[in-house]
Amino acid sequence: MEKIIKKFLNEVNNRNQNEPEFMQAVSEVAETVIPYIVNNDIYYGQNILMRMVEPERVLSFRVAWIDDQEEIQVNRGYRIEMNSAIGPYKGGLRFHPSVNLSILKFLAFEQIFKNSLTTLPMGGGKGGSDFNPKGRSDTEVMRFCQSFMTELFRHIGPNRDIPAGDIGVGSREIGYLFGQYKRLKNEFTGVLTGKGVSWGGSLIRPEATGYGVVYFANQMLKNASKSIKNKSVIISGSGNVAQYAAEKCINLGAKVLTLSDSSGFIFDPDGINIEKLHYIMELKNIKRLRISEYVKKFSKATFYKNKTPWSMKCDIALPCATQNELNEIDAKVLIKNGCFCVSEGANMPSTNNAINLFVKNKILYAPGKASNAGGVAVSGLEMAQNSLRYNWSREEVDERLQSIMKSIHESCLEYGKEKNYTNYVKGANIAGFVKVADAMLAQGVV
Ligand code: NDP
Ligand code: 2IT
Repeated sequence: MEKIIKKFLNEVNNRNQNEPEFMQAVSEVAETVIPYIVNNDIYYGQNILMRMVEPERVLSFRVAWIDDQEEIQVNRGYRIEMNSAIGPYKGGLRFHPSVNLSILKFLAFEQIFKNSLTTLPMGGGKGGSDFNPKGRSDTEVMRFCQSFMTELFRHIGPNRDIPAGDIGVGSREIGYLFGQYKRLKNEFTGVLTGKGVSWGGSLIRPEATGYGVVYFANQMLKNASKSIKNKSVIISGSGNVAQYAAEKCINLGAKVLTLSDSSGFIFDPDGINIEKLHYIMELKNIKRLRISEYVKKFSKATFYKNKTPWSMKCDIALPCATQNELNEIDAKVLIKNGCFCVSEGANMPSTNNAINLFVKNKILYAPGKASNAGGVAVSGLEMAQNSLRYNWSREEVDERLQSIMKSIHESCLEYGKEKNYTNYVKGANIAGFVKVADAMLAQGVV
């Protein structure tokens, strides 16, 4: 088996050189899915995983725009249309200076499995740009978004490819992107998700990813006869996903000790309560300042510059910032300190060595493609509401979100059961794979 996996990965690597993040995501899937394929006649011999790792289409384009000093700026825009076997391409847009082909291909690849797990009919895609919104004025962000959409609009559509937000793309950016799409196409359609509620957005979409991460953690805990109440939680990030993961933890009676950004993390020994969280939301979403400001207002808290929070003692860890933010050494420290549950809000935040340690030590570990699927799931519900030309209530959307997270957990149990342990990595990968593979086989070699 080792040999078959190695041969496959070598072949993928030859075709995708200098794409470490993409190879990392493919390796994690190959390790669990190839043994399953080899033992199942319907998939064996169909070159099905090789077809899945090859994007259906990769778009790369120039985004030229004029900044406030009237200088001409050039960025690169991308859209990876990875797989449309079970529905139109669906996935977020990331605006961050680190964005490159490897990162977007890993995200688009993960999205295939995640979207399949949601039970909704969505294919996999991802896009974005190396544009850095930090420090840019609102009008600069608007001009950038307009220029970006002026190319992207010809490739997307409500039945073709439906982008949404991700790092650096929140409600402000979705607004500017939607406005330009509507103007260019002269039509009001649900071509993006994460829209404002008064113009086609869904209630609970801003909260969905963070809430979903905690709903999933809850499912894992319940299955192990544990509960989140009174547990200590450390969270990384302080953006959209981290904020609402923190909110849900607090509301369920857990104690949230940390949040972070790319400059370091804050530790509050008293716990971050709802009032303190609202202060952080204002700090990050409106004033667009750094997390270190927190300790100026709450003096018992400490700011650890250029550090990640994994050295702090906790019961539950929720990595909600970015890829590869939690390595093998961090995993060792977490386990040593008694952490027994890790539910990923970010995409691929744990390195493969960290994941192997979690699994070996029987930690309740949920990979992002399962635990952060709540965001894209409510995006799918936003698309459904747009098609119906109707809006569901907060309660109705939240109920559907909870039931989707429960069903993802059940799929993981179905395919990930091992002796005395549920391997959620294996469960999520195989369950996500089966639905897409069956659709691809039914649709022939295309
Ligand atoms: P935001 O842009 O709202 O927040 C990102 C947060 O992560 C910020 O606190 C940011 O800090 C921090 N961060 C970003 N890059 C780095 C880095 N290189 N090193 C350290 N910290 C970093 O993004 P989201 O909250 O939407 O996304 C967070 C993660 O969740 C991403 O992995 C994303 O792919 C994933 N995700 C998002 C979904 C969504 O619906 N939004 C759905 C599913 C997954 P700073 O401000 O300093 O950059
Ligand atoms: O990684 C993700 O799932 C997202 N950024 C959300 C994608 C979406 O289409 O809502």
